[in-house]
Amino acid sequence: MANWTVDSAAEFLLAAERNRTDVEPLTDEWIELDAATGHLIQDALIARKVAAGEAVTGVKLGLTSRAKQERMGIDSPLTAVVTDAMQLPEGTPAPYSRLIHPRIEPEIVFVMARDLEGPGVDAEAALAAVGTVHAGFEIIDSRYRDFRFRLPDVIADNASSACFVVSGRAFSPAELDLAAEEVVVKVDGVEVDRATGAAVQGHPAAALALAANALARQGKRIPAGSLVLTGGLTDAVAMAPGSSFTAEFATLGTVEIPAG
Ligand code: OOG
Ligand code: MG
Repeated sequence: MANWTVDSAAEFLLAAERNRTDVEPLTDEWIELDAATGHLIQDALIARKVAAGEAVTGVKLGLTSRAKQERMGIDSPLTAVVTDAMQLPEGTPAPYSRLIHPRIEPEIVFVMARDLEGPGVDAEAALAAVGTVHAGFEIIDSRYRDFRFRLPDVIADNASSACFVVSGRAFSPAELDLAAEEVVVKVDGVEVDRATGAAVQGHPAAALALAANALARQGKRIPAGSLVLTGGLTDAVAMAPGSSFTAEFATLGTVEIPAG
């Protein structure tokens, strides 16, 4: 291995984000980097964002759907962190001047009414801790050139986090069939992809349970009030400033990123 440490890797990824320069994956040089150490790098990265004034507001899942796993060539879901600075007000264009090569993906978002702590959480118990359900649209922006990475790299890079929008329309989980909830993704009004909630682990609540159980292995829980982004339902779509993007959910409503 080159002289990588958890801290130097976190600084490296943070600099890539701040300078808007893509980099080669850590595992090109740090061959023995594993997922657990990837999480330590992610923690160090988030600690720096918090020290700079950001507040942690929740969790995001990555690679929970087959569409995403196949595209990225990684078949293991992962957890990452969202902060207040990542959330865009509804109706805001993408902040292209800060992004390297953004892609967008529709997600079902939970706001937790109660703490959720693994291990042993199942989908039913997970859903019982949910307060409200919302339509979401996540803009991802890997710091790695051409989105080329292995699992430990993408964990370290906080699952390619950039920003996201959450619809203000709130639904109670009891009034929804989330496995059947359909979303249509459109670019400039033209459909490019569609999926249902079943795409993420069979049910978004199963994805939430997976997050609680995975976080428990790091000694963490999901506190009440947290946002949980349950993972891209479709393959992510490349973004460009002249285009508008909509995710039209059958029941949860539409979220939009207008042309920038
Ligand atoms: C990893 C981020 C994955 C999701 O919802 O699957 C993610 C990537 O695709 O770059 O946010
Ligand atoms: Mg995502």
